[in-house]
Order: sequence, then C-alpha cells, then structure tokens
Amino acid sequence: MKNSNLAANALIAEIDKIAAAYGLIFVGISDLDMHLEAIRFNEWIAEGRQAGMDWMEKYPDIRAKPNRLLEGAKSALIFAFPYFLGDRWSRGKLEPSPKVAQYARLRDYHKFLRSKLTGAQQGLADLLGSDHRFRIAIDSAPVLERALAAKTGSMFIGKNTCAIDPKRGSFFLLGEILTTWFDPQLAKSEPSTHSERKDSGGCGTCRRCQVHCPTGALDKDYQIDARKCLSYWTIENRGEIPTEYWPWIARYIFGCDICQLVCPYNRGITTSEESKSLMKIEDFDLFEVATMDQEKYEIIFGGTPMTRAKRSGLRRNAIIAAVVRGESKTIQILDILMTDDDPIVSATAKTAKFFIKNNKNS
Ligand code: B12
Ligand code: SF4
Ligand code: SF4
Repeated sequence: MKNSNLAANALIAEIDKIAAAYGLIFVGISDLDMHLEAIRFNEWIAEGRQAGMDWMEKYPDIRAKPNRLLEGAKSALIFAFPYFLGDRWSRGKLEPSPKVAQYARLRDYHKFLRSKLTGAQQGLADLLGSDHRFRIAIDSAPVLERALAAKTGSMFIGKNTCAIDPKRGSFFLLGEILTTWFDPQLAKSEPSTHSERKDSGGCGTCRRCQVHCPTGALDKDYQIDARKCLSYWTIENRGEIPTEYWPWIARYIFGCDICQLVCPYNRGITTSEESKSLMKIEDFDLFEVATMDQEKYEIIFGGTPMTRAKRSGLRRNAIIAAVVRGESKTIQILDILMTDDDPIVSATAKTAKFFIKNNKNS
C-alpha cells in the first residue's frame, strides 16, 4: 500500500487537502458498525415517523450494514459541503415572497456533490492505494449519513436531528465514500449524540429547535416526526396538504430551515462563496408558479432540488401560499384551477375555497 508509513495526522492532513481541492470539508472516518443506529432507525419506522416516505422502509439490511453497498467495505470517509447563503432569504421572518430552504435554491446537489466526490475518490485512490475499492453514496443511497458523520466524533446529532459541526454549524450537505481501506487508529465509532458521550458540548439543556419548530415535529429529543414536518409536506408528500400547515407554507413554500436557523451553533457562521455561484432560485411570482406549464416549470426550477416536488407539488404549494397571503390574482382564478387536469392542483384549489370562507367567518 502506498504511503502506509504516513503518520495518522499526516494522512488526515492529506485527506483534508484532497477535500479542500474540491471545495469540501473532510469530516472524518467512521467504522461501519451501525447496529445501534439500525435499531433506532427501525423503531422510528415502526412508529410511522417516516410519514408517507414508503421508500424509507426499503433496504433496512443495507442501512444496518453499509458494506452491502460495497462488498468488503470497512470504513466510510465523510465529506461536507457548506451552503449557508446568508442573504435576505436566509434570515428574517415574513418576506415579500415565501422562502425556499437554502439548500434547494442551489443547483441539484446530487449532481455537483457527486462530481466533487468523484474527484476526491481519485485523490484517495492515489493516496491510499488503488488496490482498495471505493463507492460514493449521497443522500438517496440507503445510508444513515448523519449517524456516520456523528460516529467520526467531529460532529454530533442535535435535538433537531441535524448533524452539527461545533465550529461550523449545520448548514452543509453530506456525502460519503465507502471503502475497503481501514485504519483501526483512524476509524471512529463515537455515539451519535453528545448526551451519550463522556465529553461536554452538544445540545446540553438547550431546546430552541424544539420550541421554535412551528408544527411540533421535534417532539422527542433527537427524533423527528415527519408527519408534522413542513419539509416533508412541501417536498415529499404527493397528496394534498392539511390546512393546519397552510399558514406556515405561506412562509416556507419549499423545505424549512427554522430548526437550524434558531440553533446557537449556526450563529455567526460564514457564508459559502461557492454556494452563491451555484444559486439558481432567487425570487418568483406565486401566480406564475401556481399556473406554470411544463416549459415554464423547467425554466424556473429545472436542475434544482425543487424538482423533487414535481410541477404538481410546486403548483400546490404556490396556490396555498398565494391564498394564505391573500394574493388576489391567484384567488380570482381558483374556479379555473378547480377544474385543472392535475388532481392535486384541483383538490387544493377546492380546499382553498373552503379555507378562504372559514377564515372570513372566523
Ligand atoms: C428522509 C430525509 C428527510 C426527511 C426526514 C428527516 C429526518 N430527520 O430523518 C425530511 C423530508 C423531513 C427531511 C428534511 C430535511 N432534510 Co433531509 N434527509 C433525509 C434522508 C434522505 C434520510 C434521513 C433518515 O434516514 N432519517 C431517519 C432517521 C431515523 O435517521 P437519522 O435522522 O439519521 O436518525 C438518527 C437520529 O435521529 C438518532 N436517533 C434516533 N432515535 C434516537 C433515540 C435516541 C434516544 C437517541 C439518543 C438518538 C436517536 O439516531 C438515528 C439513527 O442514526 C437524509 C439522507 C441520508 N441518506 O441520510 C437527508 C438529510 C438528513 N437531509 C438533509 C437536509 C439538509 C434536510 C433539511 C435541512 C432540508 C430543508 N431545509 O428542508 C430538512 C431538515 C429537517 C430536520 N430537522 O431533519 C441533510 C442533513 C445535513 C445535516 N447537516 O444534517 C441530509 C443528510 C441529506 C444530505 N446528503 O446532506 N429529510
Ligand atoms: S424543518 Fe421546520 S417543520 Fe421540520 S422539524 Fe425543522 S422546524 Fe420543524
Ligand atoms: S437548537 Fe439547541 S437543542 Fe436544537 S440542535 Fe441546536 S443546540 Fe441542540
């Protein structure tokens, strides 16, 4: 193996350099013993906390044993891409247009992160020896990414369930490289939360995210109930959205950053210059989104994570936000939207009529 005589610290410094060359932060190395995390994950699923995300029920065996994604894998090298934009949409309460979660305003991270990790993987093969095998996993792979990041000991899972770097906060995306390479000195297996570690730090007695979550989705420490999370409703849910969540969708039309923005670890964090250059979504008109055809949808949202909700979901969210905000242009065409070919759009327009009537009466 090349460079096997490099001292542990020198090796870490080399990996740091590789990561930095691709605009990434090297978080650390974790082993692949996920038995405790898998038990927690299965309990979470058993309680129905995944809401309608049925795809999360698949591949529990891979989540428990990530080496099923890469035969013989023994460790994961975790990388982070910081994306805090810090512009007027990042902070502040009620804006002229509803906000979009910051990560979703950039180009689709699945693509740019993969290309960065592909570069880093090449660097790792040169450093560690090409006799080792590597496999990139990002987001959609059945891997418990935050748990892996926390196992490195450089991060911890907070009560908002996000992976938090004590020095850099939580506005970053994660990606991993699974590998057959293993160094018992470097691969860590720290508990996920600080409450389970012996050292101080972590959330301590803070509960800000739980108190400020507008919908009570962080009802248990270190666990989310996606059935109550705005991010779930606006991004993942393929049906109608219950009216109890509508007032909040007028503020966050796609995703939600509240439980991160209120976290003390995100106070004073630096903005990411590279993120700014990857930004695509700045502002949009709710009427335009509520009524957009396929062509307009691709122009405004194409190549961004917002396509996860599809044209249908984004039109639904825009109708809700426009109605709650009292935007007359959209309200005036609700009768037309009620006959729309898209069943989610027509159903949302019908519910909107009731919503307006009830709110007038109350
Ligand atoms: C499904 C999913 C969602 C769902 C569910 C969120 C969730 N918290 O699980 C929804 C749609 C709601 C969502 C929202 C968001 N997501 Co998301 N999501 C995922 C995805 C695909 C899977 C997560 C998962 O497996 N959840 C299941 C739970 C059980 O797993 P877990 O959170 O790792 O759970 C651990 C802890 O909760 C803890 N735990 C559980 N029970 C217990 C009990 C005790 C006693 C203790 C101590 C601990 C503990 O151990 C668990 C197992 O490791 C990951 C990508 C991936 N492959 O990991 C991205 C991911 C987690 N999301 C991400 C992001 C950016 C977001 C949003 C910020 C987007 C937005 N602005 O709207 C929000 C944040 C909301 C929030 N507070 O989590 C990033 C997080 C980066 C970070 N710094 O943490 C990820 C890692 C994607 C990526 N590649 O970067 N997401
Ligand atoms: S993303 Fe928003 S709704 Fe979901 S848990 Fe965080 S604060 Fe609550
Ligand atoms: S807001 Fe407080 S409780 Fe929530 S994750 Fe941050 S430090 Fe932990």
